Amino acid sequence: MKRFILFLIMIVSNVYIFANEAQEIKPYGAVPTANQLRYMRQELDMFVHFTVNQYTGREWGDGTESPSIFNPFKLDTDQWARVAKETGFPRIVLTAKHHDGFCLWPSKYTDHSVASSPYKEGKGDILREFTASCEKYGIEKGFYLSPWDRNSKYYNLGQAYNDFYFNQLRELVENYGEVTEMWFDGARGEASDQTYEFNKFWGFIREKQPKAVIFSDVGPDVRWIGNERGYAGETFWNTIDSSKYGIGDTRSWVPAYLNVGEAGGPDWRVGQSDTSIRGRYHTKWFWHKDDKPKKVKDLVDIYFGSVGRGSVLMLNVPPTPEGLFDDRDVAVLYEFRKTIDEIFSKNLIDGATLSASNVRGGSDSFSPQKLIDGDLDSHWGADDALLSASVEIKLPEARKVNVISLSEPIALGQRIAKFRVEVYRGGRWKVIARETTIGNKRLLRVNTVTSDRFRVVVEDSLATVCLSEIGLFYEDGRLLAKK
Ligand code: FUL
Repeated sequence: MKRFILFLIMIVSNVYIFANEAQEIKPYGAVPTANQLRYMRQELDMFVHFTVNQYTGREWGDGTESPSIFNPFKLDTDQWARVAKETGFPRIVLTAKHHDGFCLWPSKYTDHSVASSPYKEGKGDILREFTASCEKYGIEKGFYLSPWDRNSKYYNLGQAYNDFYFNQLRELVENYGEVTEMWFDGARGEASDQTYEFNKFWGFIREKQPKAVIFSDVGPDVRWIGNERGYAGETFWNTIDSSKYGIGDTRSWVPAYLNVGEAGGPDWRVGQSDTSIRGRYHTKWFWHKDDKPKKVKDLVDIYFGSVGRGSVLMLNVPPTPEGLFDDRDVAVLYEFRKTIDEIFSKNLIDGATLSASNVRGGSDSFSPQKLIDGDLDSHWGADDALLSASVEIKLPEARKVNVISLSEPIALGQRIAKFRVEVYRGGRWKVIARETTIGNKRLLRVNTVTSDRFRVVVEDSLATVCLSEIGLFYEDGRLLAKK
């Protein structure tokens, strides 16, 4: 009898568990690959632009520069890697070759390289030193190999140039260990008939460097954000239709299209917001004597405008002609890191109780409590029939808040199209922010409010509502006056 009762209890409880085990939320539309997901979650990337331009003061060399001017006699790639590591940049992408065609490594396919320069009497290989430093400091690396080469005698000769370029690409991809990003620039300057065999280049990278994401205006993994100021659109979709435009496309609507993406577009292309620490008003990719670094508060604003809109921030730090990061740039970078850490070190949502207007199947697996478990994959979700739903945050006591962070479980696609945040005060809900997309991360700055009750209302979603994390923060207002 005892056994029978136990058996019954088991059956009843299993039926109960089954009934409460709601189905997983189905992915919606285009979804990121494992490499894209990993890349987005890194949030930051560092660019290093270095070539003969450091010695001529130009931004675009024309290929006639003599390699004899290139002599970074204090080159210290350890310093680059250490600064990147200590300021929270997990990778550096170095210009192995910019438009001037000068190669930072002794390429077998041209003399226009470090091998013809006074640097280490022509015995140097900057990519080799850079690789060793990245390994030493545990950061990843990537290369920029400009398709537009203003020095090469093959440029404009069609196939001959593609073969030359492919040989150089092979040197980068095969001789310097693991590469996790390859950067294909779209600039081509004056009119030219040269076309590039991108599909061949990308196929080769896929085969030899399976962890690398490939950047160009169209992807295939990461796309340009449409400006060089480091800002994604206030509405920002990772999804886009990459068949609508090309690399280096100069049609006037293209930058705005790249900046925003397309809701429900067929291709997942991570948006990379690139800019330089140099040039307060016009982005300067190379180091010039009279330029100053951006201010910390400008960089923090850029961070909110890029990472905080769901894209990745690619920040360029150009070495001096001696081969070192400029002390002034380094100081700004450390201050930037300190500021970001200060803002986000204390999540004021700690200890909150969350409730939702709807919980998928009434199941604990989709409970709003998942929004504060620090896991970007676990999520609160609503039933399939609903394209709007809300979640309420009850804090243990009233707290002062002026920064809000939200994340979608983007492994399932990007879906939220409209939302608002409210605060409960004086017996009613008051709207403090009204926005569109969320994506990987959405950071909002609001006027400081003090309350123990907040609410996030998803007003419109392309598919079943789900969110993965919410954070509430406070910064003292010195740096982040609301924009
Ligand atoms: C552009 C180039 O023309 C600039 O010199 C720089 O390299 C930037 C990142 O991309 O298209």
